[in-house]
Amino acid sequence: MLRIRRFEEKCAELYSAAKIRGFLHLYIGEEAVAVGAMQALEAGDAIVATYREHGHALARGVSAASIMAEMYGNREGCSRGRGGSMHLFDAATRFYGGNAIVGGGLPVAVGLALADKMQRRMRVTACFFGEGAVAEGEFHECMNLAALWKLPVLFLCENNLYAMGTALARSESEINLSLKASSYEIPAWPVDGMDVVACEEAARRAVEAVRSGGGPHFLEFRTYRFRAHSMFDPQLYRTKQEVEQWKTRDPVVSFRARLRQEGLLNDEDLKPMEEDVAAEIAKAVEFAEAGTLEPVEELTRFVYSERTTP
Ligand SMILES: Cc1ncc(C[n+]2csc(CCOP(=O)(O)OP(=O)(O)O)c2C)c(N)n1
Ligand SMILES: [Mg+2]
Repeated sequence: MLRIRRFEEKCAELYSAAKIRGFLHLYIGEEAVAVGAMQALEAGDAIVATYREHGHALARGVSAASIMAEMYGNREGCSRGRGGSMHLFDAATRFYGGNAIVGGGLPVAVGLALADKMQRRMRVTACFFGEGAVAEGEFHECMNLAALWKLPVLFLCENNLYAMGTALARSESEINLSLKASSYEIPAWPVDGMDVVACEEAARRAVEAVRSGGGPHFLEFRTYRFRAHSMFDPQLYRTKQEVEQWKTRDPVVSFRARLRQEGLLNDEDLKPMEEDVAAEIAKAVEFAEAGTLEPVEELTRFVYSERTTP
């Protein structure tokens, strides 16, 4: 969680310095969800995420350097600089992105899970998405088909209460999201998304059920983003007090306090942790700074698949 927090703080700084351009959606405040859930997954499982996915990529094991290079638009980036912040992708860790389309990852995840089921592979596809996606038609299509075909997919809904500036209760008649999944016969329950241990426990339980043939499961993580939706957002839709209130439950601070309290961590342990993270990020920035852009001649490469000549 500390790695993700510090990495994104650096990204915000680099964005202000116009080193990173385009869109940038920070995950700060929500780290417990990706970190907790990722502990329950195995190397062979697949991950699908949204445009707020730096934390998921880092927690999955995509290197900080290749993510930073991607942010810079460099060809050394995990998507060759063609994706940027919203489209991190890494075949080696089965990280299927990053997706700028709200709800766009859901059919990808259901398709991956369908392939696994048809080929009788015991793999799980974990699909992270924001609560804003429940307003999309494809959310309902995906819930229906996943349940109907009993697909090995885990839906991980990150309910941070807002979709850009729209509060959930302003756009949905039913704000109990587990109930929406349950209506498709998908087992679903809410989880404290600010508590990394609760997130891991819930994910383990759900992943085990999915892996053992129990069909799709749905977790609603109740969480909060501390920063703006993206770098352009005056945040007129929420009060400063509300943000401050949620910050008292900061997942990094509260987990650190818990570890201290239980005698598992002291200040001497923390210092090298901070130093390691700082060194890793400094190296990632150095790597990105030294990066190169793809040549113009390659602009249309990958638009169509490359066939070998017969
Ligand atoms: C299909 C589609 N409609 C609208 C948008 C514009 N848009 C970008 S982010 C966003 C809000 C999504 O909120 P949520 O799913 O709750 O995710 P969060 O940003 O809170 O993590 C919207 C409406 C989009 N990217 N895709
Ligand atoms: Mg949201």
